[in-house]
Amino acid sequence: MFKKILIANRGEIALRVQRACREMGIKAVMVYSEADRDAKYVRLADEAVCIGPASSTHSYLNMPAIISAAEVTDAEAIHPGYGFLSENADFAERVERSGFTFIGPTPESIRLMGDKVSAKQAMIRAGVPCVPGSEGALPDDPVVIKRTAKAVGYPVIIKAAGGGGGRGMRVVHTEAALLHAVQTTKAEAGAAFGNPEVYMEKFLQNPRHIEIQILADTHRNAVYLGERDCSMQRRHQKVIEEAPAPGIPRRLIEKIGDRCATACKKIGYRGAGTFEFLYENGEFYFIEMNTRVQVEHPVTEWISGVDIVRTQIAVAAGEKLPFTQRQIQLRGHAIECRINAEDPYKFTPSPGRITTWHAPGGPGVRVDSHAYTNYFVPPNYDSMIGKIIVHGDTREQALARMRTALAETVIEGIKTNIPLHRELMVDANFVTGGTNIHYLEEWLSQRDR
Ligand code: MV4
Repeated sequence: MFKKILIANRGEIALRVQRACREMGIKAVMVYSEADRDAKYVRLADEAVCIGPASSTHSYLNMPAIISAAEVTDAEAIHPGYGFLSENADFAERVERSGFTFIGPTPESIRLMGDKVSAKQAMIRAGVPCVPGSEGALPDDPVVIKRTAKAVGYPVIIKAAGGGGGRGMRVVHTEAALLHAVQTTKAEAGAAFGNPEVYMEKFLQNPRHIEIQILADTHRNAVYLGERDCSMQRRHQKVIEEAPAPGIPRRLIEKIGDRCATACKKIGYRGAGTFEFLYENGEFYFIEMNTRVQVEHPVTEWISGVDIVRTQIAVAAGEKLPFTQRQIQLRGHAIECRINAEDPYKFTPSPGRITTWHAPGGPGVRVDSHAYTNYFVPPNYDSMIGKIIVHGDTREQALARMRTALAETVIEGIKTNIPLHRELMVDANFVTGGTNIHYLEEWLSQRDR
């Protein structure tokens, strides 16, 4: 096992990885920007190295600075967390070329999944069901483009191969609008991602966002840890996640989960990964794969009893998965609320000093956050300052525990979205479960105030 790991991230996930290291007897090196210098999780690390100014470009995205920090501290491996360089194949490659282990999949896997056209082709070949659409990238020939759309059936969606997570997409309802939409999406994709390639899919009108968590080792073992429902989102930012997904038959989850695990073995995937699906009318359609640990991993940890971050580290060190698929038993229900430093009505960021931080507790409550009383939320990064995760034997118990946890939480000095979560936890449709990806935005547009 590694003796020392460098954590190339900040905030709650940096603390989460640090906790896994401590539990495993591994020394943790934290890199930090000038804006994060005084944070407790930085002070708490075995070693800490400043890698640049507040701006992410010059710190958490600064590859030479991060690799130099690993060199001077004699770290053996680098954990990228989520965001920043976590899905950057060039970074993974430079880490490995410099003699360190990248705690994640191979650069080839990251590259394969980073290009949404090659990802989809790999999944079709591996037997994962995908949204019907163009086979590969769209050609330039307008006749072929029109024929493809007609065969798929309107409405269609044009997506950039280099996009993902909601960037570089355009919905087309008629043939009259088709060619212009393709041209515009291509131009934008070329400018934004340096890759003008686009592909076409049938546009699903009211799907849910369901994702499958997988873990794979370097010994051809792969398991799925069930699903997460991440439909509660605003502008492609998830707000609430839960597991299991309400109302989806277990046999369907088992079937799709098995396909995902099998696909991992076929492509030689290692580490943690997430298969994103749209779910509509009882069918799953693959859209993208994330090759990192995700913000919402705790809900899966809680229903499965598996420590995902610990397992990421273990398989990166070459260990075998310590469980088989049959040993994975999902139990109860977990819900996560993302706590953001933002106005709960206007969603404008609200950085600044937290004058009171009182975290909730009690049975079935977990708080993943690097914040505390007197912590200064820097204005330079994502507004997420932590997550409240609850578990219960049933969804009803989990909901009750989340309501209690949110009622206990006191955060003063900055605005947070806690009031939004308190409202959503008593919303009749959310309480029923199974709302689609448009629900939150529709709910917000009708909310008074
Ligand atoms: C779609 C879709 C409908 N049909 N693809 C948005 C994020 C990116 N991961 C894929 N996205 C979508 N792809 C087809 N064929 C609707 C979305 C979508 C969405 C997906 C998941 C969660 C929230 C979303 C919000 C708007 C649109």
